Amino acid sequence: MTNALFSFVHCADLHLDSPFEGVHSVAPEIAAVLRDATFKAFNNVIDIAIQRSANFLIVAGDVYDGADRSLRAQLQFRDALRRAVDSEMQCFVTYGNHDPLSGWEAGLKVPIGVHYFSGDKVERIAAKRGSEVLAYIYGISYPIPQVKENLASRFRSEPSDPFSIGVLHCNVGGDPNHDNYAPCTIDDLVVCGMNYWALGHIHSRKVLRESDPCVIYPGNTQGRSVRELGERGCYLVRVYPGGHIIPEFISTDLVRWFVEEVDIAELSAIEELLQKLEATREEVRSQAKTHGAVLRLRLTGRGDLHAKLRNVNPDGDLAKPLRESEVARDDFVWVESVQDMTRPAIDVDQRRKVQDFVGDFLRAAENLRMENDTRAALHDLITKRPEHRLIAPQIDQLSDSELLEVVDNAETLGLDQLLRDEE
Ligand SMILES: [Mn+2]
Repeated sequence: MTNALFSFVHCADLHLDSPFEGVHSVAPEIAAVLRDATFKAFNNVIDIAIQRSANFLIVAGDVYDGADRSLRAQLQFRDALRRAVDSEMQCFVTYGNHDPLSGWEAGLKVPIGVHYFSGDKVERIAAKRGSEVLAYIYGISYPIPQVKENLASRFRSEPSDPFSIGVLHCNVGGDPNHDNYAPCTIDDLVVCGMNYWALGHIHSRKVLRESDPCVIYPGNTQGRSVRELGERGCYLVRVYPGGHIIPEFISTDLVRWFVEEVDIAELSAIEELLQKLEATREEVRSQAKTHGAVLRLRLTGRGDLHAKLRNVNPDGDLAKPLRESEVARDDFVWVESVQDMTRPAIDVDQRRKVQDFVGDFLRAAENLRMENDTRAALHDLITKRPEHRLIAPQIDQLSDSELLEVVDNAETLGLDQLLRDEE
C-alpha cells in the first residue's frame, strides 16, 4: 500500500481529574490509580501520537470535567500538549459543555503550536508540515455550557482546501443518553464539505459514517463509571492520496469497567457462591489483560440461595473477601459492589393463582404493574401514608423503568416476608 500523505490523532472527552463514580470503600492504593487514570490516559494519547509520528492532534471538547477546571488538570493538560509540540506536532483544541469558555482559567501560557478555538465563530486554521499545508481545521468552542444552537450549520469548507476537518462537540441525531447540545443531523454534517468530522460529546465510540465525509466519535479516553464499560481510547487517522481515510482505534485507558451477572439457580450454599464470584473475578482479570478493572457483580436468577442471602451483607460478606490481595497487583480487579437481584425459588406465576393471602398480595402487585399509568396508581396508593411526605421527592426522580423495578423489588421483599411466616 502507498504511504499515507499525513496522519493525525483525534480524541475527545478527556474529563481530566473527574472522579470515578460509585467506587466506595476503596483501598488508598487503588484510589490513587483511579485518581490518576484520566491524566495517564491523555498522556497515552500523546505517546501514541509521538510514536506513530502523527502530524497533528485534535481534542474535540470536554478536556476538563467541570467548568471550575482544577489547577492540577490545567497544568497537566498544558504539560502534555507541550510534549506534543516539542515533537513538532500542532494541537487543536475545542471546549465543550463540561468546560465552556465561561469557566475558570488559570491563565497559563499556551505553548506555541497549540490552537484553542474561540467561541464566537468557526475559525479556519492551517495544519502544516514545514510550509506545506496538509489540511485546514475548522472549529468552534462552547462559550457557555448549554449550547442549543445547531453549530454544524455554521461550518463551510473552502473549495481550495487540500483536506478539510471539522471539529465539533455536538449531539448528532439526538442521542437520548447525552444532553442535546449543539444538536444536528448527519445530513447537516455532510453538506458542510468536510473530509473528516472530529466529533466529541458521545462517550461511546462510534463511526457514524465511513467516507465522504468520515464522521467519528472517538468516545472518552478513560471510562469513569459503570455506564462506561469496556476499552476506551482515541483514533489514529491516516489520509491517503485521493482523500482516502483509514481510521484506527487505539486504546488509552488504564482501568476498565465490567458488569457481570452471576446466576444463583444451580447454587445451594454461600460457599459455592463465593467460589463462583471468585471465578468470575478471574475471568474479568484475563479479559482486562494487563489493565486494572472495576467490577460490578449482579446476582440474578431464582433459587434456594435467595433466602440464604437475606442474612448476608453483600458488601461486607461478599465483596470484601474478593478485594483482599487485589491492592498489590497492577492487574487488580476491584469489586465495586455486589448487587443482589435474586428471586425466591418459587414459581410466582403459579403462586399468584392460589386463593389465599399470598396470592392476593401477588395479584395486587401484578395489577399495579398492569395499570395504564403505574406512576399515578402508585401515587394514589401511597399519598395516604404518613411516610409519603419523606419519599415523594425521590419517587418523582425515578424513571418509569426504575419505578417498575421498585415494584418488582417490593413484591420480592413482601413475598420473602410472607413465605418466611409460612415456613
Ligand atoms: Mn463529555
